[in-house]
Amino acid sequence: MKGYMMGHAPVQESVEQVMTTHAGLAAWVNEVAELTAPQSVRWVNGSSGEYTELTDELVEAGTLTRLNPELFPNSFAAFSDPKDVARVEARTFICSEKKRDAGFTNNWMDPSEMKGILKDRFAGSMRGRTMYVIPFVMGPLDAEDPKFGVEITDSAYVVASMRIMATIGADVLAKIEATNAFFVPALHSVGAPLEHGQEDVTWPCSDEKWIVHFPEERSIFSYGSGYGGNALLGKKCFALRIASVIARDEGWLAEHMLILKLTSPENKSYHVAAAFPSACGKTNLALLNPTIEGWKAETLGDDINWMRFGKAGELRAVNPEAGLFGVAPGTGWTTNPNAMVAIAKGNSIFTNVALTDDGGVWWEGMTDEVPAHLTDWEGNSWTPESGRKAAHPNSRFCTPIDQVDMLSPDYFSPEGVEINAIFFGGRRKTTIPLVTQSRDWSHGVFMGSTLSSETTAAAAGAVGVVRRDPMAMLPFIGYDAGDYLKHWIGIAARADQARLPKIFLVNWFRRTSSGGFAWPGFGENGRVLKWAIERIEGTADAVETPIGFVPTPESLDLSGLNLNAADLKDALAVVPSEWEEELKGIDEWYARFGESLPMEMADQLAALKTRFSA
Ligand code: GTP
Ligand code: SPV
Ligand code: MN
Repeated sequence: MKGYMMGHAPVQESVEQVMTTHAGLAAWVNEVAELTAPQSVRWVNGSSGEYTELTDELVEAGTLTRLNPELFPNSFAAFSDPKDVARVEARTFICSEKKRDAGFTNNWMDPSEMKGILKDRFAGSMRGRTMYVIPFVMGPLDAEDPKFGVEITDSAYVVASMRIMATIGADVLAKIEATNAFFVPALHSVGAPLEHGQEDVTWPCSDEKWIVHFPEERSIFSYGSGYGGNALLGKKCFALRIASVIARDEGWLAEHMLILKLTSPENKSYHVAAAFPSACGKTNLALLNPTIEGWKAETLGDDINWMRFGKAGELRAVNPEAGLFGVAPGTGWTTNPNAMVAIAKGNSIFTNVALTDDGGVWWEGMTDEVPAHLTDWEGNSWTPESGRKAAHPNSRFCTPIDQVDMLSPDYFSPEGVEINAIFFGGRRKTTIPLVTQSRDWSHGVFMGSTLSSETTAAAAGAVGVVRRDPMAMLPFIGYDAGDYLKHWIGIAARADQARLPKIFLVNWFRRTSSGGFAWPGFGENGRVLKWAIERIEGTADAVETPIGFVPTPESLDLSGLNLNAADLKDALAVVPSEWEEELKGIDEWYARFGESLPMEMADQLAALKTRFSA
């Protein structure tokens, strides 16, 4: 162990202390402490006192800025290194034993080669820092088969954020111990060891980043980044990449989906799930404030959905997360009042937003009126004339989900809720109508498999480029994408056919010829959900087009909406010349699957082409 330490490195205080009766956990923690050589080890108990202590330390260190408690009680703002602002997909790896099992959508490296690289990077990587051990559970702790993880991190910001996003601490550890449970080991380091006397920076990170998953071993290693899905390892790394592999093996689905309950004026309730790529509207739809008379919306989740079969062959959804990690820009009192109310209750951590002069936060789209002066996310003085954004486009609010007033009580139920409809959606300026109902399950899986969207600031790289994003899971499928589609196809055979969710494709982002959005979006999206529910009930009209069933203009409830007829026509149009291009794009996309493309999907594509040429 001492071999990893420099002669003058700070003394290790308490590395050897064993704080658990779980032999596997104790061994892993000791092994990591030996490798990473932290100054001390701290077991996180999840208490509010501990949270206060950690956030006080982070304020002292300059990582967090305490917000004005009269505006945002118990809330903080963090500002990251400008080179560490989003998920890094190019540095994300699925290291399955066989390359084939990672598929063409993932970066892959031989597991033992990768282990060698990681060992080098993590060696001494926590020098001068505290190593935190965070026992956590994704989903209810009282679930029949709770999914445990333990994140080891050298970032107190990660600990504070994990406390909002997951159930963490002493109760979780007690249950792991009492049941001698399996846990996903998730090791995180910002990759910025401190030598003796070296002054820390407010957002330590490394230029070299590694976000690595070993699916067979069900383990996670993350090095070099402190941001979001790169560092809060319960979220994308566990609840999607590793969980999708567990779900394949156990016969369920781990998906990048919101979960929403809708109740009609007749008091009939439905649950819908929707998969949209990052920064394409999940949090907004999850917190829907319906504009149509008599309809009520309650949320269960805004990003991740674990769907398992109930005893009657119905698909039941659980949100494994405890918080919202929402895109700040565009979240405002007019677009998303439910989010704003939740945020205003406090207990939140904001990252890369702008600060107002009275100690509050601001971002583009929060209020119609733009403040005359701000401190932007990079710490510079900002005025509306500055000609740059005050908040980073991927700035986030991190808020406990139980602060959402419209949270459904069923959120807390380990059994989850029965899903009646699944929506796939993307951000497309052209081609994809406002809403299309699939012909059947297999056609719906085809819609999901060919889902496409213009890229956003949620991941590092170019923004606005159309890319295929199957089920909005492109960066999150933990195994071969063709096998993933086969798994989706196979779900139908295991379900009660009458209770199989209906599948729809939506696009809130289509543009008119003059460049504006063809559909007003946000609260008005409830009208589209209402149409979908009426389709399930068999009461709404539709036109059968080659791509599926599209609403007739009269079948959408547009009461009280001032929408120009030409815009609606644009929003619903199926334009053959656009689809000619689209089919070429799908051909290219499917070619990339090679042998792995399920026959059912090739058949769906052929049938679509036939319908267009008929
Ligand atoms: P991740 O957290 O990255 O997975 O994103 P998300 O899918 O939850 O996206 P979110 O709801 O945060 O929305 C991202 C951006 O899209 C925000 O700037 C929203 O304001 C904008 N947006 C959401 N819904 C709509 C809509 O219906 N119409 C339009 N025009 N914009 C929308
Ligand atoms: C996403 O990018 O889909 C997010 C944000 O929800 S992060 O947690 O950073 O992955
Ligand atoms: Mn997301």
